[in-house]
Amino acid sequence: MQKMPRRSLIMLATVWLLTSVGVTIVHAAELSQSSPPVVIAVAADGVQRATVTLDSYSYNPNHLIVEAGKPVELTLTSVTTIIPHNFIIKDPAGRLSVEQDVGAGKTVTITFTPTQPGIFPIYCDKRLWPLPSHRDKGMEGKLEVR
Ligand SMILES: [Cu+2]
Repeated sequence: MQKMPRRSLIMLATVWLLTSVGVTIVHAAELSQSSPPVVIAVAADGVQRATVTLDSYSYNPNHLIVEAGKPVELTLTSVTTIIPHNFIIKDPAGRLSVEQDVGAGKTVTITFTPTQPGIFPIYCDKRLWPLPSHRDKGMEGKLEVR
């Protein structure tokens, strides 16, 4: 095999390093990406209905805006083939508590009525130990109650 000149080796190493760093930055940006806020319309029957798609590892949309005091009906649709997820909204003050498992490829409908305005985190707490939780992988969002 022909011996590579030292300069080429350094150049190759630099390209490799820049590529790895670049990939890491793109990946981090993907994780923190949030979809545009969605104001859920109030239907004629007074219910605020929306569909949220669950994937590994995201909710779409992941920023829901609703009105306090009116029921919210969410259709949670998983598009994964193997990985189960869940949909959790926990208010430390206890005003809102939602916890729903959504199996791979399944669709589940949940209903709840937020009573107080505020911003409540939505997340999936599933984890395959010792890997990070799905929330840590970016599977989170927020419910904004106005
Ligand atoms: Cu999950």
